[in-house]
Amino acid sequence: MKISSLQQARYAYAPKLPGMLRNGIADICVKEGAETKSVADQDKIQALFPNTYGKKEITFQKGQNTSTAKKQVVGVILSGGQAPGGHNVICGLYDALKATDKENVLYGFKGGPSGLLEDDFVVFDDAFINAYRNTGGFDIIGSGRTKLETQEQFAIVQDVCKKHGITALVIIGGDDSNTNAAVLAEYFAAQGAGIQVIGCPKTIDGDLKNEDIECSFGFDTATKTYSEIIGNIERDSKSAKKYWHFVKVMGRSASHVALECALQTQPNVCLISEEVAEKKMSLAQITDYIADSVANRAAQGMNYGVALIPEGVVEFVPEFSVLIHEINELLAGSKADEFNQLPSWNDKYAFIKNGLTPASFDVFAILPQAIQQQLFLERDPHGNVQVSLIESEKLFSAMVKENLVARKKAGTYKGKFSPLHHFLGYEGRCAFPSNFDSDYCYSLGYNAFMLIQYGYTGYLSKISNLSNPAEQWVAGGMPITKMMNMERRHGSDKPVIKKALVELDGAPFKYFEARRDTWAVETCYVYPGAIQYYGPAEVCDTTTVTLALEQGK
Ligand code: FBP
Repeated sequence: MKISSLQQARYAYAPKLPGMLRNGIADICVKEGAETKSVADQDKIQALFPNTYGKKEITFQKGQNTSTAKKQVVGVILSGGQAPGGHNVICGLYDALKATDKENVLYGFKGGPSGLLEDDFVVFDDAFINAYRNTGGFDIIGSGRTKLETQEQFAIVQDVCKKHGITALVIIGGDDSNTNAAVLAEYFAAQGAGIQVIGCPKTIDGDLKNEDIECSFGFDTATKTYSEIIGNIERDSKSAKKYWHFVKVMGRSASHVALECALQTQPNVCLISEEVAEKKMSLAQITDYIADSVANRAAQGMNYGVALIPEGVVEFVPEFSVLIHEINELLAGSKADEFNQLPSWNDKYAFIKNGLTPASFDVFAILPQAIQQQLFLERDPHGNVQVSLIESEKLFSAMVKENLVARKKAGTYKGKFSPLHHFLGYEGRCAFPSNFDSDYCYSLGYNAFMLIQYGYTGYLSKISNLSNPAEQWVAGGMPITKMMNMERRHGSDKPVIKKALVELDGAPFKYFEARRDTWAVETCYVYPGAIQYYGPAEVCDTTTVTLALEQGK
């Protein structure tokens, strides 16, 4: 029996390139724009990047190719968390490289940046690449979170490249990985190593974007995958009429994922971490805000609802971040052993009470016991609280429950409250890339090779005009240093790509803000359904609501 599956069908999908890249290298030329400056701290960034700072923005267009023909040997790595479309960046890069000259070679270094340090690689050929076209995941070569940031590491990478004759590296990663790509490009330029470095913007979190990079790849597919599930949960909730669903969604510190899912599904509640920070909202205020929706809906006989909680929200609650800081201090060094040896939770609780300031202990004391234990028991290798592991969906539902008990006593609430919990994260990171991510990623990879062919280094592959059909997309490159500012990291000032948080005066948040009070009380759910790969372009090819609103659509 022949198995016919989406996987088989997707191998044959032909990703759409921007119009100007469609005729191949012979018909692609460069238009140089103005010299660039970093978004802030220009003098400092210029001093740190004397060889790669201030380069020109470039755009590709149709026209006589003027690049110098030479055999290209390129290395590529995937860095950080999985994001749908990573395979297609490599496929696009490979296709452009081979279409330009069959003798060109593409090395894939395995397991993320560590593959470059350990010289652990594969050499791609057609059969290898064809098995990964338009598929999700990073399993083609694997990924990892090793950071390439020291001079010693750079020297090793240079040796590895020299050994294989590699003259260009493509780093597919988020803001940190691309910051390090810029530092590596500067190192190679200073050494006269003759190795170019090009970055590609990846992360489902959506926090690598700015006036040049419209979105990171993977955000579209991941948010569509979560929105499908949230829509299904909404419909179940509306059918059964007996549960409140608390859904935490991934995204680290930024709330782009939660906001996009809210725009797609119109839940009753969606917290936005950046707003919590701006308004300095306390746990009690957030709880009250959710409980208002529960109580108002109950008053109309609707004892059900859906609340979205962004992964990083607790970090933004001022009193909670103080508590986390104090816990990290309390268990620093050998004090962790002392704590761990205490025989019972009661003994541990007394130790905690003694060690925290009264204000932080008050915050600690109102947390459900499961969360209290999580804060002290699940810690990272440095002994710090792992904020992303805190089950904030359970934290808020437990606090809402208590709040409703008080309202019941006061006679202001008469409903029933049965919460259920979900965490959506890993479900979306390796989904089959949507048509948008398949096309966008392939274009990013294809375009990265054009930047290499034209001799650029320290650039991010840039595809823009993304809310329009691919034919109208614009391909080019932007110096990474343009996106940088200085930030305090681990006690010293570092040049980094500025992370994008949700802007409270931006169109996506404003749209949400104008409607959320209605969504909180009424049932306005939208059910996006599964990602569609085949069918009309308006169903299959459109990207996120966030991007459409940002681009005034
Ligand atoms: P990147 O920043 O590397 O793209 O990863 C994003 C992310 O999926 C976050 O949303 C999440 O907090 C984190 O990775 C989870 O990391 P891990 O895969 O190590 O559990």
